[in-house]
Amino acid sequence: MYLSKLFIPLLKEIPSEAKIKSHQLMLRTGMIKQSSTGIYSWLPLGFKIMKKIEQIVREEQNKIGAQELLMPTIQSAEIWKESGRYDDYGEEMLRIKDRQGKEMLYGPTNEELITEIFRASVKSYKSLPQLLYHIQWKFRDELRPRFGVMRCKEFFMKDAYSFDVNDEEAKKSYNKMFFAYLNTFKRLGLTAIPMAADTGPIGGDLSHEFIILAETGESKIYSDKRIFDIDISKHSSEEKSIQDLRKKYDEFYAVTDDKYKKEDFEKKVKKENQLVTKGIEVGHIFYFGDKYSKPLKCSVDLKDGKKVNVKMGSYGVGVSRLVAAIIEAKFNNNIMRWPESVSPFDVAIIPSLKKNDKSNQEKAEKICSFLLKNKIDVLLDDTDEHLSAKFKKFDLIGIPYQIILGSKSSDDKFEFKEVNGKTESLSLEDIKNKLLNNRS
Ligand code: P5A
Repeated sequence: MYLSKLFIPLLKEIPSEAKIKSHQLMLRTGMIKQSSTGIYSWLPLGFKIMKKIEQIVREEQNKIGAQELLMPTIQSAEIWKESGRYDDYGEEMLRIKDRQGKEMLYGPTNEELITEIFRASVKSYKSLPQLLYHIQWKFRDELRPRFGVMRCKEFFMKDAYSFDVNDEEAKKSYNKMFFAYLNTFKRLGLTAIPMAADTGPIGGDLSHEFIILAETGESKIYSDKRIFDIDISKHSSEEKSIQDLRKKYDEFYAVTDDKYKKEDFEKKVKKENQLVTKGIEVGHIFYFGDKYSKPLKCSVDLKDGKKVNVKMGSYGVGVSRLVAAIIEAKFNNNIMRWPESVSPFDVAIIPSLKKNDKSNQEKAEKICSFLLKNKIDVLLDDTDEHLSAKFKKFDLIGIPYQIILGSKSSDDKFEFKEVNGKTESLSLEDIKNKLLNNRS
């Protein structure tokens, strides 16, 4: 892709309405554009990154056996009346009427709708357990939308739902999802810590928020520092291994504001291990038993002929929020570096282009087609700006690797720079291998 062809409206100034660095960067690099308060269009650069995040979230859901479906954004009010949440949800819910006057709403979440789908088709315990998910836009008429896509009205969420025959089995599903979340955030280059949290309008008595540390985060957290040292790579997806991992996390105190109790914190965590800071909630999982299955009459027949309400949990990841959260974690000293897994391009080619000398341009084209042939996604800066201006631009775009065609590159060795890392002189073959190895 040529930079001159990419629809990427870069801004020179920091937009004054943006208070935190992720919002500033997203506007400056034309990742998003506000269309009205708390509602954004996703432009090509931002959309490409969000799609990569979505795909990683999807792969980790599939790995634990969850099945993808797609529910609509618009729901009927009826099922919400059945569950009793229609009135409880209050003004955050966007209520609409169709031309027949039928009450509808733009889904803020899907517990009711998935329960309705499930009760219509599953009748026997033999079909359980089930894990279903979708990745779909949600709407919440937030009282104070702010920080760009971090807290907005329309956002992209992965929401999964588990169905089990009893509490014990349901906790296994919960733990599986707990495991999938840790792996998902790790692949996104983030350290997200599960923290015991309040359940709010979703309900239930067991819940964890997955939090990444950031000064600009809206969640206040209290934790034992040592929880950050848990190594999830030592755990496999075997039931026993997942259970052990869950136990490890449970050993350490880690809670959000609403679960915090001073006496507990001081008793359970030695002073030198206490960490009180702020974080961004990138995921939230809940176990609520029969909170929805009971009023919505979603039951299955057991072996002995008795009926039981299915036990349910729900599990959310803020896919669009993650774009901003990654920036908060990775944008430092005015330089962005996207993790390889979600970077909009694998590598940038930045040639110094002179009017009367086409050699760098030809070199850049050759390198570009060689890398593309090897399935490496390249962005070639074909503008005639000075190299220093190009570097400034790329500091914001955040592609983690650059091939710089200037005084330090020859005909067969090229200046290869790892953003925030070392610079080497490499052959094209070495560059290719390095980039392909990073991917695996
Ligand atoms: C779990 C899945 C739920 O809605 N029902 C289905 C449950 N949980 S939640 O915590 O309310 O939301 C899940 C994740 O969505 C992101 N999120 C938001 N992102 C941007 N703007 C918002 N206004 C917003 N609200 C929630 C968060 O990442 C949250 O963890």
